[in-house]
Amino acid sequence: MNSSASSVDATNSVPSTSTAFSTESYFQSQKPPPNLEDKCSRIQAFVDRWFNVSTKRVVLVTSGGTTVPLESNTVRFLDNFSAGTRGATSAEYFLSQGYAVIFLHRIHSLRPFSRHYSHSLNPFLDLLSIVSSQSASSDSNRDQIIVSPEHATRLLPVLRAYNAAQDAGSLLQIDFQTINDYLWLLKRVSGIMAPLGRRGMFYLAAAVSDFFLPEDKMAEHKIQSGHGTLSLEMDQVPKVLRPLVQEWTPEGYIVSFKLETDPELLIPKARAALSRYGHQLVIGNELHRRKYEVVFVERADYGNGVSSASTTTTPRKGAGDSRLKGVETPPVLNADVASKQLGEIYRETWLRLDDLVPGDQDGMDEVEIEELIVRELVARHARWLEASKKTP
Ligand code: PAZ
Repeated sequence: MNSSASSVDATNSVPSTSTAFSTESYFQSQKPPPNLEDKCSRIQAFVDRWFNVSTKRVVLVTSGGTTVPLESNTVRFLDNFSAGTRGATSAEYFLSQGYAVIFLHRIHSLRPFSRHYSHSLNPFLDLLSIVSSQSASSDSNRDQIIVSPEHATRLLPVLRAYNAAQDAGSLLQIDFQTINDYLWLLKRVSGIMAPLGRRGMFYLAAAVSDFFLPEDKMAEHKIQSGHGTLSLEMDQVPKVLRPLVQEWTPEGYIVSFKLETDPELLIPKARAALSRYGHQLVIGNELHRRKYEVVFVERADYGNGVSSASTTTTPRKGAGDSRLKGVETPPVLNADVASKQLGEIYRETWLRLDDLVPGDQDGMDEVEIEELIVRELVARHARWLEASKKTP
């Protein structure tokens, strides 16, 4: 690497020029990750298998944050906030709704099923007990490990759902780390899923960096601190939603997420994204309220999966293996609000868990907003598929 061209300026004296990358120039100039082909073969085999089951719907769930390395031999990187809860939890609910799930996740972020006993939430060893029994034929102790009865009740449905997904082969987990890994994988997966047509859904919950350091501007070795302050100038990540919607997988049902910290920006920015990229739905969430409320923003025209039926639905209590059991006041799905921006009519639908206490750490008993999100999406996706049958 040519250090004078670096956008990482440890001497704080070299202003560097930034480039506006188009999607095309990005993929021409940034190398694919080394293990891309291996991952794509696994994704291809998974999609081929479910393609032949004509009733099966397939969802790509992206999850976790992307890193932006500052050095090729990476010691330091910038990261996007995300624990992977939204993606991992939603993946479980998609599986329970009969979907085949490609779970594209940041390495070491939360995963479906194992999230229930992550080291911070429910440390694995805390679930276990030792049972000692004296062997009749010898004096030796035969110690056995069992799941403690108080945990077994909670673990059982998780284990059953996990085994069902394993037996059916309906969950494929593929990891990424950097923004470059993520972009390459998203492009390739969407191409692989394109033949599924409207049976494919894209649930883009990963927190994706808007800025990156192109290869030719990245320091090769660890940036040294001897020169004082560090200035960074990063290039903009191309907006890949546009080619995703228009070229890579034009028939898929595409759901993007919008995270904001200023609640005032949430709806205008979600509408702007819909208008710019032309996909089906944006789910808006505010950082601190994201576990308790989200807003669905969509165009109110017929045929995008929006239906007046969705305006009156109240989630059922205690359905199936739902964790809504035992909740005094059911979560509410607010009435839609339709309004106009940029010359188009948009509909906003709020999903709220009004009755939960923020900060409740017990992830196994609480109602999870992802259950409501997924249930709504499954209904919209079904209408979207149905609408295509009516269109000649
Ligand atoms: O992973 P998590 O549950 O901690 O957070 C989920 C989320 C806020 C990253 C997700 O809901 C989201 O909004 N993703 C898109 C973020 C973005 O605007 O890039």
